[in-house]
Amino acid sequence: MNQNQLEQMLTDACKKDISSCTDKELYTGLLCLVNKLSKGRESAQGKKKLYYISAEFLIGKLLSNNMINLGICSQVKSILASHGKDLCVLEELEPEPSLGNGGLGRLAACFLDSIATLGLNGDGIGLNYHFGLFKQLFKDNLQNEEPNPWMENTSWLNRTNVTYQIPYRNFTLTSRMYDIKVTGYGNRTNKLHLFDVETVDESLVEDGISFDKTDISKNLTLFLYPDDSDRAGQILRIYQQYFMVSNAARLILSEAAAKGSTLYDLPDYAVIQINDTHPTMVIPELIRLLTTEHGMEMDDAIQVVTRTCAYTNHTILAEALETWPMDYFKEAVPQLIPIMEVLDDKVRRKFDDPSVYIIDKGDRVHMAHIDIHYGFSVNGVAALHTDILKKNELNNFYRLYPEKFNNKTNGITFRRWLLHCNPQLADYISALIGDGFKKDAFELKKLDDSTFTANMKILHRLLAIKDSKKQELADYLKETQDIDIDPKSIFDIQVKRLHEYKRQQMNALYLIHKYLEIKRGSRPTTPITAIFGAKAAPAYTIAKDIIHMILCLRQVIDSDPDVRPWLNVVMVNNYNVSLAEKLIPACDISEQISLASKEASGTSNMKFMLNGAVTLGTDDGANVEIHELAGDDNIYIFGESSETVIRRYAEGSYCSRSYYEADPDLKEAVDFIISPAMAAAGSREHLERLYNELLNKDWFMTFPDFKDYCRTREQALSDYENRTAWARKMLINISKAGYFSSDRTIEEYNRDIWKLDTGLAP
Ligand code: GPV
Repeated sequence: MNQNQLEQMLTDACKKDISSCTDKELYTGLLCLVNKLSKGRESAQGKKKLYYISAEFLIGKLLSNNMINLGICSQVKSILASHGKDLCVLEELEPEPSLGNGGLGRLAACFLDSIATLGLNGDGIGLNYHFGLFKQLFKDNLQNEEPNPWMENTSWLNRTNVTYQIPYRNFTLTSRMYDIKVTGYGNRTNKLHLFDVETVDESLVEDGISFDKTDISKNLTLFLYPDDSDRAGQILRIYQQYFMVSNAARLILSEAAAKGSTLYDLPDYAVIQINDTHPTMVIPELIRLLTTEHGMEMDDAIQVVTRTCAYTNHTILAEALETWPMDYFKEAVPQLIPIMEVLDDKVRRKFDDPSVYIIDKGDRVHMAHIDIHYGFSVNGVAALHTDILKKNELNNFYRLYPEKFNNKTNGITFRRWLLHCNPQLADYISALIGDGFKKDAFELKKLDDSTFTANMKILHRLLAIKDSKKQELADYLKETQDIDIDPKSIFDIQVKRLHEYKRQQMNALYLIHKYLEIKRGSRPTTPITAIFGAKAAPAYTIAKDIIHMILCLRQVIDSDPDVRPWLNVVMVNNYNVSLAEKLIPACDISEQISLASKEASGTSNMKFMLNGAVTLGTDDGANVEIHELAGDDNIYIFGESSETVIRRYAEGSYCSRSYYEADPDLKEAVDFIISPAMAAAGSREHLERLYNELLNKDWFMTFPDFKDYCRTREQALSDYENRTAWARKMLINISKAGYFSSDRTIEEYNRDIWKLDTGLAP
């Protein structure tokens, strides 16, 4: 399509001349145009279809991404420019759906993009949360939560005619399916199916994000993971999960039957990827539907389902592995109980090992155990993570089913995380090595050649692009959050959910230490800007205390004229996908500092790498693979190894206080948390609670790694001063990032697990 035709289509979609449109009218017009263009694209076809079921799909804003994938982005930009309009301004008008917490949900979104791009026949299935995750607000240096409404009259959601009756113990809900089109890069369009109930009552929410948890028909899809700190909240999660999977099961069975399946051959028509344990009930629900509504024998149904379902594990943290009391199922979905009892009984007959039972002696149901016994594949999300699953966490299962276990190292879509968020860098790469990397990310390897890495002009250009992204971020934060940052400073960024194992608190301890050093006169050569972005789960007390500490520290430093020119600590408000797209391209140092063994993979580490940030991290999750690819000279690795950490936990002898007593720098930093200066900025109660937690517990072992972390971070800061040497590290990181394309990950899922026909060649 040429530019004139496109301009005419846009004018038609806006129903008036482009120049006379308001920004909002133009945004809506573009949305309609994109919907229309993607309508022309068929879904990928094929006998067998993948269903990616996930409680989270953190899709982010869709307008620009869809335009990139439709191949009209640069044309639209120039059409808009010729009418004095700016796409960036229109982008700001699009609300971001916050249908996910973090990595797991964003991974699902990247996967949908790659599945469509590779022309695979596969759809996503999830829930349509009206308010998504909460919107974060800071008040008195504390996190507050508010609903995040994102659905507008004209939106990406398409109402369908698909509805089901979903049975609960003492009532039935009528569901409705909404679809969001997932447009692959230069390719087919698949779908994200989001189920909802029409009786949901948004007015139930008052005072932040609290609402009456009793009336399920009114509250079911209000929020993603509503506060589950009490029984009512936990049971609501069961209601949500069952709603998601019962709808999914019905859709899957009806699509297979429509294509001619007898359902005994379901595995030839469908493969279900279970994204962590939130959708696990799809297994008993399918068995239930096959036996009660399709006349299948129990043993046959179990066989069929086992050959259809595959499970991805995303964590080894024991507290994140879902187990639910049998009572909850009795209360919400008693129809599943006989099925789960049969599944458990079969396990008990076969294996004489209570650690692999489905229902334990305390009458709790271990969701992951259902997946492992009654699915055909179990995968971890990075090499180290899968190894730990096999050797430790799931070793008892690995010994029973070694053939089921496999690794699929996570990936990210380069359309969003390079072409969209950093067109300057993408264009420059194209100028150096051609456009091929956009289809085959491994072509980035071509950059690792001395014609590029030893070329001063190229290295300087790379630095200039980084500088321009830093300036853009500085302007954006000033305008939207009234945050001042110096674009000439070093941008050191840690953005991810707030969790103790990710150790934002260790980063903050370093910053306290640095603050005190500067105060004593030892100034850095280049000023430092340390940026955090993180939401804490509303009921996670210590995580909220850590946010409080960071915000108080910011205030202390901000009002200290001796230090503020040299060290700026910032926490951006309401970190989300859109902010990530602005922060990541501007980053110099990427903080990936989880306690070794605890971060299953991490995916922001990959996004930073691709955008030319250098990683400062532990040998954990996918950092291990980044380390191998980038090489020792192009990454900063510190801290104890996963083996040491696992051993330390096994010995149970970790004592944080002894580290505190032995290291005066550490002691000084920890004590500062409860100093008068900090207390004046915040609340003594929160700060003391965190101080005591660290001193008496420090469950994620920040103290043993503190010294090495400080030393390594200083090394990175001093290396930054040699600008061309640093630029070479950046370029080598970019050149090795191809492995982390989610296209590679999805090809592996398809090759080893899904085995779908590959439609169009990518
Ligand atoms: I379990 N992850 C997440 O975001 N939410 C969860 O509930 C669980 C896991 C994350 C892991 O923490 C990351 O290490 C990983 O990269 C990501 O899932 C995607 O696999």
